[in-house]
Amino acid sequence: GPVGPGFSRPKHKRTFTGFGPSEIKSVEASIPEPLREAAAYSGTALAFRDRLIIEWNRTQQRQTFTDQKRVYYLSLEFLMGRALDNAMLNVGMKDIARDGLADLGFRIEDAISQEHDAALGNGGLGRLAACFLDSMATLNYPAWGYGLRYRYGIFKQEIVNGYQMEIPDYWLDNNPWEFPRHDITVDIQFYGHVNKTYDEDGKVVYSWEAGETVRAVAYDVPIPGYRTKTTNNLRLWSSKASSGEFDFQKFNAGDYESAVADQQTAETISAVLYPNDNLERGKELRLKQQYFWCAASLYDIVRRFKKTKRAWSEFPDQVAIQLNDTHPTLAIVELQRILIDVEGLEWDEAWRIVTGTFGYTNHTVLPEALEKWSVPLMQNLLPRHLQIIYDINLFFLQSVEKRFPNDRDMLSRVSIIEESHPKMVRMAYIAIIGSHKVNGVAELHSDLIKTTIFKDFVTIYGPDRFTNVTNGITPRRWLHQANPELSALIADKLGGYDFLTDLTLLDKLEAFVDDKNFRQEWSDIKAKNKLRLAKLIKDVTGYSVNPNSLFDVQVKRIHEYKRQQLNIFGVIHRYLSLKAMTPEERKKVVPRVSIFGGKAAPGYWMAKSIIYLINSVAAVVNKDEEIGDLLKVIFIEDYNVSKAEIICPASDISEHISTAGTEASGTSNMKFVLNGGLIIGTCDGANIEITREIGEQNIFLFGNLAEDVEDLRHRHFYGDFQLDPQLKRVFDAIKEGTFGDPSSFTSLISSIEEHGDYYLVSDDFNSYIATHDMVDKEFQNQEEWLAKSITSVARMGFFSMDRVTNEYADSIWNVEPLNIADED
Ligand code: 26Y
Repeated sequence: GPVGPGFSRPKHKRTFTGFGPSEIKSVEASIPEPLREAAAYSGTALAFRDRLIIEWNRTQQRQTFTDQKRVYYLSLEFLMGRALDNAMLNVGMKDIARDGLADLGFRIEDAISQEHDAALGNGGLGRLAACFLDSMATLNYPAWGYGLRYRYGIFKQEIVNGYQMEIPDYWLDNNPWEFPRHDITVDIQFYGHVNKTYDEDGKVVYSWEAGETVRAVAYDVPIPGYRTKTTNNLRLWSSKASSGEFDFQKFNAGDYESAVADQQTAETISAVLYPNDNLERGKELRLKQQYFWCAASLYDIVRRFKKTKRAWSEFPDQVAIQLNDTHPTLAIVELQRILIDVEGLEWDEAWRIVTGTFGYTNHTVLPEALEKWSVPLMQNLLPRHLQIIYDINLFFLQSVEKRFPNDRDMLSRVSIIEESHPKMVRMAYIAIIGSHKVNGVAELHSDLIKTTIFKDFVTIYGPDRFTNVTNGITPRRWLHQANPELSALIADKLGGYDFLTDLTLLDKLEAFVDDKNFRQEWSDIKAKNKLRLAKLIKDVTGYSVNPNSLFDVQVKRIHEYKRQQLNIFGVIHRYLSLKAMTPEERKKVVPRVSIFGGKAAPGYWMAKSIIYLINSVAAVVNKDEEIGDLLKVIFIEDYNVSKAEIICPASDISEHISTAGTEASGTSNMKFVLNGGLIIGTCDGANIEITREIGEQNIFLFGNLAEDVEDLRHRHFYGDFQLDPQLKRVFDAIKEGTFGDPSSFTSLISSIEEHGDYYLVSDDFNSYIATHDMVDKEFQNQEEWLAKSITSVARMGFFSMDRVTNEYADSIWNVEPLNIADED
């Protein structure tokens, strides 16, 4: 029978290693009814896992044998989602699995949906790391991911009476995708003190004596590439007590409780993902996580390098380490420490190696997200590292002083140590000074970091250290897997699935934009995807929505800068306008479903009240019979990767409406457009480049520009603020109690009315409302809308993660792919 899309017909019939239909059938009868789907999932997963293991071992052997330069992607977050569907598609045997499962009476979708999401991330940064892994494997780069194996991923969100509740996400039971490597462990030191001694030549040697030691155990996750045998490795570290099960000496001495307590303290390090996105809290356990993971990963990388017996000077020719934001910045300090304290290199030579190895990606300009650690905390936890940080700072400031004599302001501005009380270590500055390249994630963002937060460093190092690599997304998951029918339709027109590995081929779709049948199929697929989402909405909220309505979606972390409040105020405005209409007027209105989803950081009260307002508006609007289908408001609880795969293909329009200059890139904007949705957005992040690629007639842009934001804020601050009259009408309705007790919403309103409207909600409101009116108008012309949808998809090739990966490889990592596809 046919194998997966784009795969050549096998020479001989392939079967799974691991299970055959007959084997499952024989046990089937003994499985209780509710467990059957779970068994179908397990059986299928184990079969594909077996295949992956073979390719994975081969890939690792080949990479070791050829001994090329490798890339190490260090990220505290990997937001992977489900693995089975992805594995089936990448291996290319999903059709065979579907048939096999069907023979046994299962729908493949039911088996797939049994899997728990691997949700080891908060949002965009973590998902970008996951897209990197997919792309690096697909392009055959010898690349590893390094992260933490959290016992609890991002919390599960439940909505209770309109409020967000957080439920722990214990995800590790029956996870077939991880392989514990009890043979690969590293003991990690904390606390203690530094000894100064002298070697036989009289040279000063520092040695760090630990106060506490925790063991890192490796867990490996195979990362299959698409249409290639390359299967790379994601190594996640888990913490446990360094003395094994627990301290038997203590145990034997009768101190049972303390032996168990030590064990638990150690395990705490990798217990839980911090649920803050773009908000830094300075907790000691978080710093412990960062060092634990950096030190274990570096030990592993250095161990692998040392096996090659090369000179240290060759380290940067063999190893590229990419820092996903500043979270792994301690890796810079740790490598310097290993090289000088353990390996005995001179400072300057060690530092040349360090800076030649690291690259740093910045993901935010928001001041509250920039990591700073207090000096006393660092002194206590990592005394030797603090010394090295001071030395890095000293040498750096000396070099700055030499080039810019008598500029004391400059010295205090660029110092790694902020002279506050307590003093703080500015992690981004270490990351810049210790890397050979620093990049932003979209053009505007990369320009902004050069002209604002890192301006002085551009003066010091020149513009070449700073570069832009605009983000992308993997078309395997975000088109082929999430939207199989659209992928198949495109493949039909383009003569195969090559576009999944060369997304620029999509441009050939433009030739079909007037093809009647093609247009019909395109719009049928959108309709089916909307039905699929309507079903999800019914399942999770109980609300029925009319799938012929305009689906308007905003799904992302809840944050004031992303401005879900602007969206819900706009919805209220729409509701009030509908209520004021005559029945005749209402007949001309385009029915709309406003769909929200996203988690708020548990301690972020403003974000939580935005969720509560959305749900309060939903409760009133959705039961208003006068309004009926004309407006429905939906909050989909527990937005995650697997829900995104259903939501992205089903939008007519999606919202990317951050205050200009605040969203570094955004990546869901790309996912929605690639699936044939149009977007409404501000001139921010990658929206700008999406506009450049697809054409401004195909996107709804509104609002103030980044260059005007500072001035507007300044004017607000000095009392020049006028609440937009339409927004005032919205606030009045809230204050009258239209959506329940208004006291729940006072801080939301007063942040705008009284406290300077930092995110410019009022300034952009009029333009936002007017643009939505245009959306309504244009949606009524379905033929035009369809043309925009097709044309946009055809022009999205630039946003493939493969373009991104190749740019990093060429301009930052200097690594080559290792092609193993044709061997064996
Ligand atoms: C310091 C700590 C609390 C922290 C934790 C998570 C700080 C930041 C984050 C997460 C940041 C993040 O997800 N940033 C997003 O990165 C995406 C990928 O580059 C961008 O598309 C998106 O605009 C940006 O907000």
